[in-house]
Amino acid sequence: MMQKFQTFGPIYREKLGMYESVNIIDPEDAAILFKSEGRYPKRLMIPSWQAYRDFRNKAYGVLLKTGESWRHDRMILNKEAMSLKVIDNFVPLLNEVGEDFIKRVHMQIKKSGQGRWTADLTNELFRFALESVCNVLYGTRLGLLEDFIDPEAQRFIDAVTVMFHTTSPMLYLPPSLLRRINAKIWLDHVQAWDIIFMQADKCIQKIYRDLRLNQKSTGEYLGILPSLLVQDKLPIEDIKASVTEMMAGGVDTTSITLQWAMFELARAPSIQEQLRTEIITAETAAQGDLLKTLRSVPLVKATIKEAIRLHPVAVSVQRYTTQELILQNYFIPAKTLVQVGIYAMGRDPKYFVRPEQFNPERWLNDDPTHFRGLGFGFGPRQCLGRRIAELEMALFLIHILKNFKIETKRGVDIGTTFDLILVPDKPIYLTLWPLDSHP
Ligand code: HCD
Repeated sequence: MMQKFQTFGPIYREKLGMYESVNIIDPEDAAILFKSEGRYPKRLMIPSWQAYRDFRNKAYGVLLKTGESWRHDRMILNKEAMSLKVIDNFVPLLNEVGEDFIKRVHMQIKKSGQGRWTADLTNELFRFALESVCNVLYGTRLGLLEDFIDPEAQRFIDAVTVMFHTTSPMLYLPPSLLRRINAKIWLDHVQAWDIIFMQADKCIQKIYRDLRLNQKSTGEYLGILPSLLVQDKLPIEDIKASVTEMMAGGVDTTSITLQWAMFELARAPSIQEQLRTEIITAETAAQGDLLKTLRSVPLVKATIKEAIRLHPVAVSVQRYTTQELILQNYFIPAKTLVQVGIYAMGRDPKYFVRPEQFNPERWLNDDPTHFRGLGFGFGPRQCLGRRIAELEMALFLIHILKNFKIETKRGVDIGTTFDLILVPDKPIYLTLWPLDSHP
């Protein structure tokens, strides 16, 4: 996309397999597109995800639903996963997982006997992310940061990776064809989803049973699923479908973003120092009130935004237009697929000064950053896990920076590859030094 925007300018048309789309890069155009979106914003559908559910006779969750049925479920789920009223409840749940991750790093450092720990953190972070999202969804710990890891949970993590990996080659082929010829890629895809649904179902059933046994309500926050079950506003099949999507969607996404964030910070020791100062100051002022601390760490939040600018999870955000639009003097008919190339936007000097530079502070200045932070999408169809992800990542960074200095080998270039989501093209090795003993 970057090359094509270079060649054709800020808007071009493209046909890829069965998709015809208009691709845009300018934040102003993105603003027009999103402001014109109707009651039922529609994004590009992933055919194999739908095909799996049709094939296995499973309900769609909000990720795949459209129209009034999407809107109905989404409104209910927003209250449980996005509303200001409820997200404070996530903080203690995510914080304990963050603290356990730190304990685990200290243990690894001790085990190494070298006073530091150097590793590719991919797997550790996958477990951290699954442990985090499950604690918010179910209010239960899986124990993925302990020495013995439940092989079932590990299977779930691997299945999500396989599911993403097998999706991209099928993006441009009709699933019905792949199914008919029993293509290996389709079979692998089905198997991955089977594992995902089976594991999620086990977690959900357990909560369902426990909740019926203990009808007493203590007023204590128990997690998203218990809250949905108690309310009884959604049929159980719809709850299951959306909770499964959130559980699967919360593993690779946040863990890879955190990996990128730590990589960028490793190459910017002065930003690490700035962040530490901000965190310590905020904590002192908040006197142990974590919610208060989180409200006074703008640079931590900007660091996450900046990591997502350079390394978004999704290459584009897409919408089908509901009405005619004019962008860059081009006429776009209704029902056209429009893609905002957010990866390309994040790296274009037209929209970000010195885009190659990792500079969280750019988000703090009052220069117009309108419609430039689209990593979670926009509006009512934006990422449902956004608030969970943001809190999970902020708490993680706070704990890591307070406890360790992050380093990486100089001069190692890490690129990005497309695996449906964007991922590093080689392992990222990071070194963590305990702060008090680092020279
Ligand atoms: C992939 O050309 C590239 O949060 C395609 C367009 C496209 C459409 C939808 C995007 C997808 C891309 C990337 C992964 C996304 C997905 C929508 C939701 C999904 C961004 C950009 C994700 C990772 C949640 C996945 C949940 C699932 C595991 C149940």
